[in-house]
Amino acid sequence: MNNITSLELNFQSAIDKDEKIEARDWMPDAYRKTLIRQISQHAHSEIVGMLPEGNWITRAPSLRRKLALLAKVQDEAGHGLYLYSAAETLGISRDELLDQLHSGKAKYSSIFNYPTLTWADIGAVGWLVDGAAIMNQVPLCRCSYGPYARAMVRVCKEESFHQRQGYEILLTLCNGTPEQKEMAQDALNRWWWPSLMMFGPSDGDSPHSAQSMTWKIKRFSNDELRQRFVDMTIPQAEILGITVPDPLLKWNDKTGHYDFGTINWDDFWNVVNGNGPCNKERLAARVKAHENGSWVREAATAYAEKHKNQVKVSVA
Ligand code: FAQ
Repeated sequence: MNNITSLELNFQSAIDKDEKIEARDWMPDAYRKTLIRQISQHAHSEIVGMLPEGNWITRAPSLRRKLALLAKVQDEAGHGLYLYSAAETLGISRDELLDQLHSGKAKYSSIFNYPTLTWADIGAVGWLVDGAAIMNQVPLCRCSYGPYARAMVRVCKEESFHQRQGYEILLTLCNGTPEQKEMAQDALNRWWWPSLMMFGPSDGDSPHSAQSMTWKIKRFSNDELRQRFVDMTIPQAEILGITVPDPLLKWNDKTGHYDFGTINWDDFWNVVNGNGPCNKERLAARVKAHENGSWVREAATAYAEKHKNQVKVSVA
């Protein structure tokens, strides 16, 4: 018992000194479980997040737009792979992680359960969804778990390219015809509140935040990051000349932040619990892609087996 306590004390003291915890270091079971939960949900989000944007690759309005979108969607696949690898360092297999996603047991970000109805939605996803992702993920580069923190460095660099490509799409539309500007406004109307929900429940209703902050997995609370996102985004909307769909949004001189209206948390939990506009479609697409890819996995395993036998023969 004493031994366990001293392990725990040393663990927390390493975290307090901002030392990184590595895969082979001792860690409490609950820390391991929390990381597997968060990193795998994050990985699933990246992979499911490819679907709403992939929907527009064949319909991008020019070759330049198509190339940028293709590159972005490929980046998201790469992020998913780094994150699955980071989760695997904690002792869970890729198959288990994918089973959890495909069986509906594991969560992924609520934001990817909304449809991308027009080309302006691709701009809004880049600007708002990647913008929110950066706000949440830059602090994760300083997360206490080394493999997660290191994966996030490259992810964040790529996300900032994504955010700019989205903003540039909207800037072009907003400087175009009245119909194009209206399309941009409509996209902002539909994506604004779901983007604010990405940061998770309010601090008082966030069961994991306090412990995750003590462990320095999270460096800022859900509400702190949401506020920073609002403060960063409103001046960008002003440059575009479009309006955030929130009549209560107002600059507050006293706090030095924007005040904003109340998030509809019933809507949020409805989507998180599987009843959003596209939950079923997204999951079905992932399961189908996994099943269609089984021949690739089988071929790769057979090739690896053959190669292993050849090496054995040549060593003998
Ligand atoms: N959606 O106690 P908390 C991206 C769940 S990547 C669904 O506050 P925590 C890139 C939460 O899991 C976007 N579920 O939890 C991209 C927990 O459920 P559980 C993903 C949510 O972990 C761009 C319960 O509610 N980013 O966008 C959501 O301390 C464009 C209680 O919540 C990450 O995953 C939600 N929005 O804080 C890709 C970043 N919020 O597990 C393609 C890493 C909360 O008890 C295209 N993750 N829940 O059943 C995090 O920073 C944290 O996990 C939070 C949640 C902040 C998401």
